[in-house]
Amino acid sequence: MSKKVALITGVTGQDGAYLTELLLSKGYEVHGVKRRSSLFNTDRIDHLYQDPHEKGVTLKLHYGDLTDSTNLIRIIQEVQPDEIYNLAAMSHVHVSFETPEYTANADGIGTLRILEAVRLLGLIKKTKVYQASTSELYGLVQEVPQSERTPFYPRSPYAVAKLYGYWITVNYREAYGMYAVNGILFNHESPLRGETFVTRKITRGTAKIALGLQDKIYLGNLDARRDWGHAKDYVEAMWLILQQEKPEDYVIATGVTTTVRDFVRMSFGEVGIELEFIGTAEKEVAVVKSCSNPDFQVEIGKEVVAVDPRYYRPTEVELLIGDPTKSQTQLGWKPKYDLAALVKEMMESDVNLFRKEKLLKESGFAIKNQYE
Ligand code: NDP
Ligand code: GDR
Repeated sequence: MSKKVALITGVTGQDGAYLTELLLSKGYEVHGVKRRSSLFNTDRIDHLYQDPHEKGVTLKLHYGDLTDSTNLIRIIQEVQPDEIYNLAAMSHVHVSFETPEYTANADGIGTLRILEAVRLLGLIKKTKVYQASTSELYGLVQEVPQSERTPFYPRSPYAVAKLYGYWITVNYREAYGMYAVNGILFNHESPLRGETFVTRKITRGTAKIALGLQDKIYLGNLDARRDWGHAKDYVEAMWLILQQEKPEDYVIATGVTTTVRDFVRMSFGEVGIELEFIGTAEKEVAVVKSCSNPDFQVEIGKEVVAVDPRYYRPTEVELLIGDPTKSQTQLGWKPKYDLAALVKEMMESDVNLFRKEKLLKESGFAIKNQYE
């Protein structure tokens, strides 16, 4: 039997990297769409690199962009994929308030461009399309837990763009009999998570504070609650969603919700630091209550977390908690990680990363600054 061929947009992102690894391990030929950037930007998939000059290469990258339909048509025509995973997106909710038009173009119309390319190229019966939909669609709480039947009420330009992506996917399925489906994925994180999403910002900041490389983490809304899972588990679900007989949409979630504040507590707990939160709203801070790990000596009473309203969103999504019943019963999907295991893995990875940075600093090399 010939190899299955998959095309992944957003291959350089967190999910793109884990999905590429998964599909290669299943014997797929994988094609990824990568944007041109002034630096390589392939860090997350460098360990999967195959020299394109060799024979039998099973991972190939193509330059492309979701805002360029001619480019997408050409790539899809060339690759003739059995499965397309549309993961590319301007995926940062807060940034979408700054770049609403671009976000609508890439995340909303970008989805249409993929679907329409498949239709134009006569691939409707051959190519299955997975659309990276999101729990952000639920937005303002209508009911909890949120399931496939919960009404949507998007609260950001990102979520509104993704709402279009969701419905145009449903429409192509119903109008043309295409295998086009939505995975409504709740937040999923990993050591590969982008540095400005809250979990990674916290684990990086905690590691740096523990190693004496940073004083404080500034955060926004500490009361927001999210249903956090591990990206590795979630890409498995994406694959399963495309292997079903009938094309259907699925919620992928753990069913457990946690505040940002508790995520902070758990992260500091991993390096033996107990925190005390004092004050409310904009005045809230966290100070070190005790420090039990001799490797990480942080002064008792030191203020290590503070709220900065700069990180508040004009409209916020306060509570997300998913109902994974359908995916568990129909797909047989079950996450291997719980939140404690996720936080542990992220903290271990960031402590290792910043131990290296510390060595560089101590050897006289400047360490990078991060803007966010
Ligand atoms: P990332 O931000 O890590 O990755 C996004 C990817 O999309 C990157 O490869 C990025 O390229 C690429 N990209 C952005 N804009 C374009 C464009 N115009 N054309 C081509 N490629 C583009 O996101 P995740 O991996 O976390 O998420 C994957 C998808 O799943 C996204 O669509 C996201 O909205 C959605 N999602 C994510 C969830 C999560 O919790 N992680 C939950 C639910 C949905 P570059 O590297 O060049 O920036
Ligand atoms: P989210 O993720 O908006 O849920 O979107 P993010 O980690 O950015 O925010 C989660 C919650 O934390 C609050 N928060 C902060 N967020 C950031 N980024 N920085 C802060 O300093 C901070 N302080 C508090 C936020 O207000 C929010 O309530 C992610 C993305 O991956 C989307 O692409 C995806 O669709 C959804 O998850 C599901």
